[in-house]
Amino acid sequence: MNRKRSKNSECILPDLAMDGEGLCRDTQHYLFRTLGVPSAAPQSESVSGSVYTALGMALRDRLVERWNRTEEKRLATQGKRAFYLSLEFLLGRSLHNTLLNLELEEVAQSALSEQGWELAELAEKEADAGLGNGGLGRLAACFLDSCASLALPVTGYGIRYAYGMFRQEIRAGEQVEEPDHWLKNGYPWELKRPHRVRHIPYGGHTESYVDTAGRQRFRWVGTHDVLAVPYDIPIPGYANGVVNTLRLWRAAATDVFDLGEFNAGAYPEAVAAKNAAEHISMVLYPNDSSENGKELRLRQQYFLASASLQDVLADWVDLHGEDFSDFAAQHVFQLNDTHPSISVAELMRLLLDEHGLDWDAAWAITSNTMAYTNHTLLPEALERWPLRLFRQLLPRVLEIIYEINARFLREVARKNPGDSALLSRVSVIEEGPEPMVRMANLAVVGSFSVNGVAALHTELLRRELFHDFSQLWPQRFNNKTNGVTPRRWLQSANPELCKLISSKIGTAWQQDLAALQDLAPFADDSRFRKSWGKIRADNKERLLALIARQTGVQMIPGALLDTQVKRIHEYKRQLLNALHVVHLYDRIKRGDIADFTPRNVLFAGKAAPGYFMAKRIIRFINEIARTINGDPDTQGLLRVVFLPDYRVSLMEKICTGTDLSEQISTAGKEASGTGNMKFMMNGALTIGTLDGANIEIREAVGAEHFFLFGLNAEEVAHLRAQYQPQHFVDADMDLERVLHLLRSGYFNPYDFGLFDCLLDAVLSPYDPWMVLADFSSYKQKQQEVAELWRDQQEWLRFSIRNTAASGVFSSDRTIREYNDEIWHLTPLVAAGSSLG
Ligand code: 26Q
Repeated sequence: MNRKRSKNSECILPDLAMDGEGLCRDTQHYLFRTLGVPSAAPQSESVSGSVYTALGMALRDRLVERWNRTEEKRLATQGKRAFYLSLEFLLGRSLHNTLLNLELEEVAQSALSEQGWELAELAEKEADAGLGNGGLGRLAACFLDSCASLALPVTGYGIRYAYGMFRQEIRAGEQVEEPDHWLKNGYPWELKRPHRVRHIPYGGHTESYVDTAGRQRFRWVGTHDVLAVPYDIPIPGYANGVVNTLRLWRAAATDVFDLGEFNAGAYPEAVAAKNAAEHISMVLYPNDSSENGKELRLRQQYFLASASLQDVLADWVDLHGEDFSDFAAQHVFQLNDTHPSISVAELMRLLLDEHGLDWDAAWAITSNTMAYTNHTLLPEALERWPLRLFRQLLPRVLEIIYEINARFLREVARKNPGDSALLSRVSVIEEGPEPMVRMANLAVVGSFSVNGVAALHTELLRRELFHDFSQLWPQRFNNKTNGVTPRRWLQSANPELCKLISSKIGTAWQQDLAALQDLAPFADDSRFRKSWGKIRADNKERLLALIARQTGVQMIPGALLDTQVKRIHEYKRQLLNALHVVHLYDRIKRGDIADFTPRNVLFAGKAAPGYFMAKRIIRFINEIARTINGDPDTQGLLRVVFLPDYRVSLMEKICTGTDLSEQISTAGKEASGTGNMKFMMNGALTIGTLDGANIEIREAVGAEHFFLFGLNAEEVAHLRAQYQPQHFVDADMDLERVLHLLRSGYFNPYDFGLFDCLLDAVLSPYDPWMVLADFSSYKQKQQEVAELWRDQQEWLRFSIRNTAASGVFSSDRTIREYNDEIWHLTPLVAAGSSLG
């Protein structure tokens, strides 16, 4: 009973022009006719905002053309599809990426400048789509770019938050959060699909009944439904004509939303109550480790899971009717951490209750289509939900979780008789005074694949966090070391460096980043080094100018730029870096500057609004920056700055001008890191611990080209039981002086005790991050960095070798591995060819 959709009428429109003239004509059309800008309007900020929007609309038309062709091709091939489910997609800006992937960059640049419009200026008009916190959200965006570039039929599903990651301001040295109203001026990169809304149930209760075939079934009734309205963002592949989809759901009230509860006289109140439904997609949770137990967050997770799965099932039923026998062979859902892992239970519910499958058939489908990626080892970041909340909000889903767990535990008990401790460790339900649902356990039980995001991380998942599960199902666990898209992070961010690269090794690296390896021999070519150094110095100069504009701090021209940018978290140890800066300052103050290498230290990153210590670290960095930059003794030697509002578009500028990349987390704590890869690609050297992907970065570039310091993960674990920070202070006079300076209130003369909490934290034997244990080794390694910087030729050799070895950190490599080992999708077009 195959019901094929009847076809639309053939499209008789001619293809859109892909030249500068056509693009300008369409831009004008949107500017003057659609946006209603009078053609005599003088140049202004608001007009160039409109020009950006008009250009975006003209480009979107071209994307839609390819989008439709991609969809036709996909429907004609009817192959397996993958769905990337994520609460976060940190897309950043789209203008430049679109031009690059459509190969319209140069065409647009020259045609627009003929009209008196500067592309670079227009690009600055675009607000970042900041629908993510950090690494995990940006990874999702890089992955979508790679999937489209590899022509893989992969659809992203997420939430269209009205407010993304907060805007960070710094006032009196402290972080202040401002709402990010990124949609304020419209967003030309999306298409609303109002005809594909879904109903998402919440609340109510469950009933059992016997169906006409005499089987016991369940109904979830008395629910308060919310509408999920999809907005599609086109995701173009690089130079291959493929355009995939990122579908983001917005919550809306149903037409009948609670109106019945009000009498006619309370109509305005009833309409106002619609708000409650729309709250679900109002704001991104700004925590990069879980914020446990918040009802709205659970609503968001279920909203995404249910809307997306219903959407996929509806497509299936359209084509195949209610026969699901081939569904699992045709679909795979990649879960971006546990955030969407309620999908395991929701897919069961939809198959059982809405499509009438029996348990075994539904479970076979679910457990053969779900794949889970873990992004953290920190126990406090593991998601757990109070059972009570689940029962109240999602009673039917909870029943299904109970049943999944009961069947799973029966199986474990059968294989491990008498081991009740094992049962309670692996159970999806955590017993206790406040019973909890453990989302990671649900994800592992319900998935055929569980992966970590760097070799060490996966190793630790197997050995520690998921030890029991990896004994039960060793084949389920696998590693997929992260990567970043070279389109955004090299080609678009660093065009001059790319030109230089291509002038030496051709352009093959644009299709396969591993080809950057061919650059390695040029490290020994002094003319090449000179060009390399010039481009990187120019990038740095532009970045320092931006820093001066944004903060008023004049960095030291040409000095080493030492950068740590990432979310502010104790495990990432911005504090270790800051203590080292204080040490450098102390050296200056005591006159130990005979061989001092001038240095600019750049920090940026957001703290979760409720994370007290992280916010105090920001304050600390700002206070040492104020003191150091204001002290005439540091002139020409040391500058420190905290650049506000770190975001994707800022990193595009930071990574091309940075000399030294700080990747200094406590070993065993950073799952992978991806900023480390962006810096490496652009020729920065890394100072780092043996953590996350740093280990693989060091292997790729060679130990001699990487500044390694600190304890390794094993040593950290071993030292923990007997950690005495004071021993490390006693053994290092420089460290003692630094801590003394802090305790004296030197950096907080008007606010005594302000930084005592930081001091107390690092001096505690229970400091989980063991900051002081690594101080001496960090300081020494920084001294080696400083010495190498003085040999610019050698530094440039190292820099070139870093870029040359960075090919393996392309997200194309990562996605190839996901596809070869987990997804098994057939590309829509062969590698190197183009669609349409
Ligand atoms: C969970 C529940 C409630 C509210 C918020 C959250 C939440 C949100 C975001 C928890 C965690 C995150 C983000 C985590 C993250 O970004 N992890 C990073 O993922 C990168 C990509 O794999 C890794 O490179 C980093 O090492 C890892 O820290």
